[in-house]
Amino acid sequence: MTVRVGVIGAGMIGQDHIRRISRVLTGGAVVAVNDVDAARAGQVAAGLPGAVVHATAQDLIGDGDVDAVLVASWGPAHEEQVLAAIGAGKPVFCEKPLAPSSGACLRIVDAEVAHGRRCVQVGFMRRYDAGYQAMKAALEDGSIGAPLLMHCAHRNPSVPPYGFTTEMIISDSAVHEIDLVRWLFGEEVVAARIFKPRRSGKAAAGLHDPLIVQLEMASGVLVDDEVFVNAGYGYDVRGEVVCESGTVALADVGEVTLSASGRRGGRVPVDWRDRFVRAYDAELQDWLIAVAAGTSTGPSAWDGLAAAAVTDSCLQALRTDQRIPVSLPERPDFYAKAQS
Ligand code: NAD
Ligand code: ISE
Repeated sequence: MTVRVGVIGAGMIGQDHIRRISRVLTGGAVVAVNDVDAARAGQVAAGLPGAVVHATAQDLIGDGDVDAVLVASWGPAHEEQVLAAIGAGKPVFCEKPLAPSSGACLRIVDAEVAHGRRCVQVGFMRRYDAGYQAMKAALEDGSIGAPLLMHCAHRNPSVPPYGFTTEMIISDSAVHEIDLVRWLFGEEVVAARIFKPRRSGKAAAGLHDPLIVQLEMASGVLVDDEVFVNAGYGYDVRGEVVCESGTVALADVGEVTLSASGRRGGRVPVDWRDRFVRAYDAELQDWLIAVAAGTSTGPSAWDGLAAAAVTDSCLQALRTDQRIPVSLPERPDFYAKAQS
């Protein structure tokens, strides 16, 4: 079966996902595109044989030729679009964050539970990264003992000079580590604090970059996450877990190490598309297979809600400089089998 996909939001990641569905993965075809920028939607659809452009997201979701919906619009639009897809009974892959607040995510969870079966997968692609998967396996085999703490770094070369706020360093960027540590350690984040180091002179006016996000896990594992969105030199994601009898760290992702002229070094990825290309491929292939089989796997709407609850606490911690506990409703039994 070829899953006929409708894509809402044809910006950077929307176009990248369209490319992989059309040219890299198997079992899917992009048959419809919508974007509030109609010219962009038209340009993108022109490169896809047979694809149609819909004037509204609602029209695309209602199109009988669309089997499944991929939401890659801006975060604030996700709630309405995901709810419409659930209402139409169509599987939906939604880019992170599922929605900007835990309240909005809860409405999605409630709608999915009322619908009676899982149909939402959230784009937390780091769970599909080979490095993080090997790290999880190393933690689970028990040979290095119980985890005590984790150091993370999340560095982007730059962000646009306008429109990227200090809050987005948390809700748009750190949300990846927030989901990752829940998955990696198999437990919830219970409290958050934010530290504000000296501000980079390269950050746009009003942007406090970098930040340190500190997350307390239920077991007491403490995570520090340096999030620096104007690091300049490339896209650099690091992680090291310190355990009772050893440590496990992500390896360098460069393909080769070059030694010459008395120096040795490798390549730093250009951006998230480059660093996580295989993880994005794997998450969307997984989604297409699940949709074709009439099932749903991968990060769930519950995971989207849990990450948003931590984000809410981080944002409050940013405003108050306090340690803020995370408040999460009880997980519906519906999601008991939804861990992947
Ligand atoms: P972008 O600005 O490049 O693209 C967003 C597109 O959505 C634009 O073309 C815009 O016109 C369109 N759009 C906005 N509101 C819309 C609406 N209501 N209906 C239809 N189209 C709408 O942004 P991007 O970088 O592609 O990010 C899009 C989403 O993907 C965001 O949620 C972002 O957080 C997420 N993202 C995830 C990753 C990842 O690593 N998983 C990486 C980048 C972006
Ligand atoms: C972007 O939206 C992403 O999700 C990238 O993975 C992340 O590294 C970047 O900081 C975000 O802006």
